[in-house]
Amino acid sequence: MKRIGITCYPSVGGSGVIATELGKMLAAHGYQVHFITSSIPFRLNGADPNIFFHEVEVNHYPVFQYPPYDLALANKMAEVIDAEKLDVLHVHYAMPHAICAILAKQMAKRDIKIVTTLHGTDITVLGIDKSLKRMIKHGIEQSDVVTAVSHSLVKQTKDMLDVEKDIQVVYNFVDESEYHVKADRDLWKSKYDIKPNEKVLIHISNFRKVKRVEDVIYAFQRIADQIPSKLLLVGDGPDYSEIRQLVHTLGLTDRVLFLGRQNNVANILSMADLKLLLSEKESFGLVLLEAMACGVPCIGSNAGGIPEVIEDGKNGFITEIGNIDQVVERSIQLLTDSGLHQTFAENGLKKVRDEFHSTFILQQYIQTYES
Ligand code: U5P
Repeated sequence: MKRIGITCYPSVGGSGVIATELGKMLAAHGYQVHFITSSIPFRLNGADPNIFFHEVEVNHYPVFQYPPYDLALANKMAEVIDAEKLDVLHVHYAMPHAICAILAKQMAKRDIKIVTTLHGTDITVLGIDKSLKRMIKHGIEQSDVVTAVSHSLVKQTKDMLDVEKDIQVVYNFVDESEYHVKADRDLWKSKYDIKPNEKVLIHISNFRKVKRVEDVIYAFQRIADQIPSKLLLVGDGPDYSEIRQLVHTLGLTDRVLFLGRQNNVANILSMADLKLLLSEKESFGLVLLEAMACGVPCIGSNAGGIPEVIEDGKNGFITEIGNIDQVVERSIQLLTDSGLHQTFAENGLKKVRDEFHSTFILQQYIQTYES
């Protein structure tokens, strides 16, 4: 049996979700999985005899001006590699996790292979910082295998960091037992006081600038002028209060529902007719896949990996970043043409099944470990 260590950020976000779901699937396939993280990943609920959690504790000694999380993590990784006889350390994000893994590998007595998965932010945000560029490149080049969640991210990584290393694309996936078309749509709508004739639009994110949530609000204002509808906003983050204020200023308070951070997005998605993700940077957009798996067509911007998930005019629409006119026009087209809506929903379900099925993605990661 192979023993795999997994390091990710435990908080809400696509990379943590993927790392956790992958760990759960590996455990179900007989792998022994050791999460090495600062706290229990938020989707890691329920006991599993093949899953272990090792907490990285950072002590606040006065000799350190800043608490050394990265060093504490590397130390913990080295300890777990030896104590649990790990074969592979799979880290999510090159910076800082691959760097910590490299250091841990040097400290550990056991030989270990490092698999690094790039999820985006370390390349698209940190890669711009000259002081970090060299270190991110080192993390990538010293990993045994590197994967990225989209072709777009591979290209961006190669362009920005000038790395020669082969980077394999392994797409994101969803847990199909949770994300699927559900029959209780009307029940959920009534729970949220949404009338049966009202269309439901949804946006899910961490409310950061790059997500351009204000574009979603401006587009919704014009859509709601023409179609009885409600907008559900799921998630929390730095722009949350600003967006609340904008909704208030535009007089949309009774049509926009702020649901905050949610653990079970699948049930909420079951109410939706349309998902909007209008980001200016996005390496994959896991929320799109989640929506499509629940039979909800999506409109997304042409940022990063989004066009690898949404096929324009087939299972959704792609719009230019910041082009609200286009979003409004496409949304109204989709919400008023039930035939088109159904076709997009069906094509979306097919794409999730054919290209992003969890068993297929799991197989790709297992092949990586076995190699
Ligand atoms: N997410 C939640 N609850 C929230 C907000 C986001 O579970 O309140 C999840 C999404 O469902 C998705 C991930 O799995 O966080 C965000 O992924 P991404 O779109 O940032 O890649």
